[in-house]
Amino acid sequence: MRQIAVRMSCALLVSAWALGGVGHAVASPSPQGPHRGTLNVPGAYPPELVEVYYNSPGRDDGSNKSLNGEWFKFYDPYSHGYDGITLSVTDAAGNTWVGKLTINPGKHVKVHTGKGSKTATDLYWGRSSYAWNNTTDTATLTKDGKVWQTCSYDDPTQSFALC
Ligand SMILES: [Ca+2]
Repeated sequence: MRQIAVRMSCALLVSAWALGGVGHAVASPSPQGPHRGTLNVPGAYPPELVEVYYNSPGRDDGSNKSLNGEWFKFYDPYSHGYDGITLSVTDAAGNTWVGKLTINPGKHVKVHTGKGSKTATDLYWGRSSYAWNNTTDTATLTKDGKVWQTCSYDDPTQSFALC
C-alpha cells in the first residue's frame, strides 16, 4: 500500500466542550477549536485521536501480527499527560474499545487491534478479527458518555487516515 496519508474529515464536536460536569474548564478556546483552548483543569479534555491505520501492511491473513498492523493513535496535545483516563473508541459497526489510557506529556499511544503486552506507547485491543474496514469507516471517541471526536475515511487506495 502507498504510504501517503490523506487528511480525512474529522470533527471535534463543538457541543462537547459544554462539559456539563466539569464546569468552567475552558478559559478561552482558540479559533482552531475548543480542544486548543487554555486548560484550567488538566485532563478536562481527552487526548486527541490523530490517526487510524486501517489497512495493515501486506495481505490481510488474519494473523495476530497483521491484526496489530491495524491501530489507532492518541496524542496528548496539551503536554500535561494522562493517568488512567477512561475512554472508548467505536467503529461504524459498533465494535468498541474501552480502556484506561495513560499518556506521558506530549506523547502518543497506539491501540493495536490484536493481542499483545502493553507498554507505555502501545496498547492492545485483544481482538481476533480486524476492526477497521479497509474501504470506509468512522472512529468515534467518547469520554463520560459524550462524543468528543469523530474520524472518518473512505479511500481504499490508502492505508491510514490522519484525523
Ligand atoms: Ca483493516
